[in-house]
Amino acid sequence: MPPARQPDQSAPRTVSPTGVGFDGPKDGRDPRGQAGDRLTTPNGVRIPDSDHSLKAGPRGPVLLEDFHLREKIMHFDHERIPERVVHARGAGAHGVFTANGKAATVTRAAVLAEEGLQTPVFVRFSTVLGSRGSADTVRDTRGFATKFYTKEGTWDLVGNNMPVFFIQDAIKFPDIIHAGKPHPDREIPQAQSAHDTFWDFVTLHTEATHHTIWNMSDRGIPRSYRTMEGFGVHTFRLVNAQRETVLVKFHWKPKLGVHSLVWEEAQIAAGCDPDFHRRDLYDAIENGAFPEWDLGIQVFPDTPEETFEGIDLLDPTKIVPEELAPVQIIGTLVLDGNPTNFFAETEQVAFHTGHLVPGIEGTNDPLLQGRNFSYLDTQLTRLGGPNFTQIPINRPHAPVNDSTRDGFHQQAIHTGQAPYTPNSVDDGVPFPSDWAEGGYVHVPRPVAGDVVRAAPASFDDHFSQAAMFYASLTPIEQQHVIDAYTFELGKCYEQAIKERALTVLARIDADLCTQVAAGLGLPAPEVPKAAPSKRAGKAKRPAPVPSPALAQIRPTPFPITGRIVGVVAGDGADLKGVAKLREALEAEGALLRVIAPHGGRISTGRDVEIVERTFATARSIEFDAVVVADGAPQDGDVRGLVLLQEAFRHLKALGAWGDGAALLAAAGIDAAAPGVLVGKKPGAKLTAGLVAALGAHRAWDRAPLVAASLV
Ligand code: HDE
Repeated sequence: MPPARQPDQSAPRTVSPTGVGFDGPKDGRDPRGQAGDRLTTPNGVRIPDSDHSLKAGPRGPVLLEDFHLREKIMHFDHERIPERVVHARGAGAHGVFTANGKAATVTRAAVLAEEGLQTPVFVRFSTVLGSRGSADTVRDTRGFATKFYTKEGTWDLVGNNMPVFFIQDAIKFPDIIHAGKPHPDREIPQAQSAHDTFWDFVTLHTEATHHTIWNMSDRGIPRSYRTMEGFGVHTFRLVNAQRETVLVKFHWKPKLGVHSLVWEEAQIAAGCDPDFHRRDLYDAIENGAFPEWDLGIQVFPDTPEETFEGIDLLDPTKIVPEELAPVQIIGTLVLDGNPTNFFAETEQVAFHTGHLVPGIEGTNDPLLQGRNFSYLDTQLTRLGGPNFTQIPINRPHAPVNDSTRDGFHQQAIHTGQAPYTPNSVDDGVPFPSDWAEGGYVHVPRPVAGDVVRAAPASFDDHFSQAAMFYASLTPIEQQHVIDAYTFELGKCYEQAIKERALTVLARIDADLCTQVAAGLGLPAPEVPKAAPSKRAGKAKRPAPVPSPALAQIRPTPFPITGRIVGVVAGDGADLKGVAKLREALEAEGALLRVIAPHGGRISTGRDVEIVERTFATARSIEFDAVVVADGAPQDGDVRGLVLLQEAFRHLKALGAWGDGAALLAAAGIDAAAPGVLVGKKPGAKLTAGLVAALGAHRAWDRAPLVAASLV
């Protein structure tokens, strides 16, 4: 008799760490995870001793029949999987996205359109160039990839913290990455763009100019993943219920504002705390300071030209200034859960630009089209076969009935006899769905043209938006860009590459070029008058129109949630004052960490404080502000002085009460300098001053003083 028909080929039955789709054992445990309290072999056999191999006598040879030794070592030998070919270093978090309903007019995708709908997400942030173990704070672009587990299937928005890319066509991706990765002979430098091959490529291949200047700006060294913007980069097409389309660009706007490290901080962190960003994200979530972003879209009419105000929407080296097309907020992302297991979640998560849901489509951006091939392809090597959507973190939260079968690491025991359509054997199941039934039906679009290896003429403009970006920055941010180019090019050995880089800078901004040239000790080249490409003709370069939205430094105060204030104290310090300050800062969402010369506890009379950082473990980079308590040790410990001096140099708020001011003076810090707050008591005035200073991120008006001083 044939087996009973079971046409429902549901998703594989193992637990998802995201908790959805689980229909396994009722105790909530993954049958392939850890169960029971007894140490066993992978086959579930209890074992008496996992510390000694089976031997012929205590001094004798190890026996081949020791299956436990063999299994334990075999599994360990194969624990590593290939790291991502790019974006290897990352950190992830769970969260939820809530749509506000404003996108309902432009898309049918419930995840974006349905007011109040909450969709679970997993986000992975990353650097691009470094290996898995490289430092977080290197100068680089950051990945910002979001997996939305929507009820209509999985949607991945695989973006970056910069809105443009180095190349306009995916076929150049191996070139830019080979140029940026360590030199193939010595495999140095790690996770850096400050080397010859990177600058060789980006100065020969000038479509990289715009992305490169973003990397050289403060965006290349974020303060935290929580303070980065995110961008979908490409233009996408949204389709509404009436099958009308618009073109859009996606933006993530951090509620905390966009903030960066200063370069020296980034360098110190790379040595003192290479996990700076990973730690920050984990700690913030652990402390309940959940990072939040608004998701916004810039909306453009879907015209046959696919341009907006003359800007080619298919060119991923171009942005549309927010002043021309405002970012309209359509929902909010909150990250409120840390991964339980880094490997299972952050390492095994597999994003793909082709993971789309009805209502969201790609465009003909040639970079996006290449990515649609690459992301699936790379998972075959990295995750070992085609069944990676069955790995718990990648499992859709929508029912899956896909007729794919078998393959390496198959987790499902599929039932039924007809994994094909159409069929009659399984009663025709699974059935296709048309548009009305929620099927992903591509919007019909005409396609025509000669088969050519070519790009449109508009793609030849490599400099105008780099110039716009530079012109949009505040003078302090511009200085950082000058410093970054001077540093990076100063690390190159080849004179010809430095000279070529200066010719590129000359096309962005004459002053930028002159200053970098001076730093390199080279003559500044002439600024070319005409556009560089034949197809662009002899058109004069118009003066860039700044886009103020591109500047990070703004007069508006930002929330201080999760910001950290270090308080230098010790035995005998005013610990009542410390407790009072902690309470006041925590009320604003900030955190206080007690720093003292030794670990354990410090006490003053009956007051006791737990020491959270010692002079041996604290470094200024961890703190957004440093305050010296009345009664803190004044013994001239150089580590305490360096802590204060670095914070001063990095334009952080500094404060002191009582005789704490003497320690600031011993560090050579002028109490009258901007962002230095000195009072008699840790009262409302000091707290309000600190909150305001943290909200401004840094005491920017201290910059000229720092530039002129030796502290
Ligand atoms: Fe990626 N990229 N990329 N990329 N990318 C990968 O996919 C690729 C590009 C981005 O946290 C890889 O699963 C090509 C732009 C992020 O897991 C790989 C091209 C943008 C991540 C790949 C690009 C990105 C990746 C490596 C040129 C911003 C990390 C591992 C056409 C919009 C995702 C993997 C994570 C990862 C290919 C360009 C963002 C090899 C061919 C533009 C955030 O498939």
